[in-house]
Amino acid sequence: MTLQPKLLILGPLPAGLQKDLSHNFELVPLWTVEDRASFLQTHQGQFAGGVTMSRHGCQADVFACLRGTVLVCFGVGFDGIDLSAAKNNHVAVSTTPDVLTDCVADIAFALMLGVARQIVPAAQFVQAGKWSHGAFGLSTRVSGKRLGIVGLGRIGTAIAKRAQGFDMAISYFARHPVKGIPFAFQADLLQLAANSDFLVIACKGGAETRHLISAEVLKALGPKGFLINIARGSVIDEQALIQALQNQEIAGAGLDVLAHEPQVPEALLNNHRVLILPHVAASTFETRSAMEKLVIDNLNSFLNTGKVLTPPV
Ligand code: 8YV
Repeated sequence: MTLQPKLLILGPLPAGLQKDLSHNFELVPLWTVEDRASFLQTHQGQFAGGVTMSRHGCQADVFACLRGTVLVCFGVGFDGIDLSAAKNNHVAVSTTPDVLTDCVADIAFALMLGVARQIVPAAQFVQAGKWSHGAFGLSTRVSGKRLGIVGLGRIGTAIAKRAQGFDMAISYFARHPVKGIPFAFQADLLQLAANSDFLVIACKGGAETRHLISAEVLKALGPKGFLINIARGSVIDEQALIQALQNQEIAGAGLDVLAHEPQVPEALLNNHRVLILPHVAASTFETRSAMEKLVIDNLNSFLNTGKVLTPPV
């Protein structure tokens, strides 16, 4: 019997990916080992590579163990991956961009429509048998409104494209203006918020964007403005958001991600002006299987050519 090459697995993976990988590799789960530090030290040089998910990330101690190999990540977000440790240890890193863009952009609109049009409370109203006793209240229009997008990368651009179909006036905040697009660049985030009915967060997570959405930004968004987040919970100062909602300083929030998910602050529950999803923007059958395929393609590409197909950018 030939021994299969070993892959270090940083946390539980989707079942399909786990099964596919196990056809050709021996999978070694890092999260079940008792003494992580000595395990990583004694197993240095024994792995063909590592596999993680955005939510598990990858720290410097793992990169030292994986020196000279590859880390493939299921997910596009690399805020939890220590890229400088990867570089220092000559570990190639890949993520899964593009294949999840459309589904994430779709959910941004689901959240916008959901929270502004009160979709969940309206459905609950019907389910509770209240319709026959009277009409449901009014909600807020989405079409034709002003959309501010924070971060105009792949996902931000896909959101903007959808917004064109909703006849929205589209502005964006980014590090640099993007050339050749019909959307208005706004260099000042407070100005963007002040001029938006919907402020959608679509930027990277990590130290650079931590608490970018501050109490001041929420104040600027104002009592008729909705905040939508499909990026990372860390981008919003969650305490400031809770305060802003309690003080009616903003109209509502639609969130697919939270600062300490899966923990949900009590203050954000049971509030009809808040719609929270359990980080499902990319979780469709189609997108998940495309992500799984891209993880395996990246791994094979590295093993055959020494290069991954989709490094983090
Ligand atoms: C992933 C995500 O499904 O890709 C990302 O960065 O946040 C999600 O869309 C999830 O993170 C997989 O770990």
